[in-house]
Amino acid sequence: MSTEKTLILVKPDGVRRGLVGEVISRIETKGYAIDALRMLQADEALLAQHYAEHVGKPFYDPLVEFMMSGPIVAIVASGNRVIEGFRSLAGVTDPTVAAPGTIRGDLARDQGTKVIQNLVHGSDSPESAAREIQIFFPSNK
Ligand code: IDP
Ligand code: MG
Repeated sequence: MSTEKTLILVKPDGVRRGLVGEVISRIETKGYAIDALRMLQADEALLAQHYAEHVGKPFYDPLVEFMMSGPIVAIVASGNRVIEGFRSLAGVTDPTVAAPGTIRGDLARDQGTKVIQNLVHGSDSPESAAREIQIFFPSNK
């Protein structure tokens, strides 16, 4: 069985706040490998693909606007059960209730905005990971 991979994003709030290194450090100190990494400015077409499951939801437009508000960092990390493992490192979606010790629980809070700003994205299943890695790293198989 080949090692599992996941797609992680440091969102614009994380880049603005200088937390790229902190996020990478948590991935690496947990023991996962960084396989690929790039900084980019997302556009609407890319985000419509990435967030396809959320198109039409009330927070979709604010989400896209937020995700285009500055550069993001896309990371492919690997290791056994890394999909579940990074979701655990990230904490739940709402940073107010994300557990202390997690990225969102330690480093983010409610900003009173229409979209929840929570520093990171992590794929939620092997199918999502394969799809999302292809979006951000089209040459990676
Ligand atoms: P996840 O990032 O924890 O997997 P998803 O449900 O996939 O959460 O939502 C994608 C992103 O959309 C979240 O990380 C957050 O930034 C934003 N979001 C999700 N649900 C809400 C909501 O109910 N209100 C505002 N923003 C939301
Ligand atoms: Mg999600």
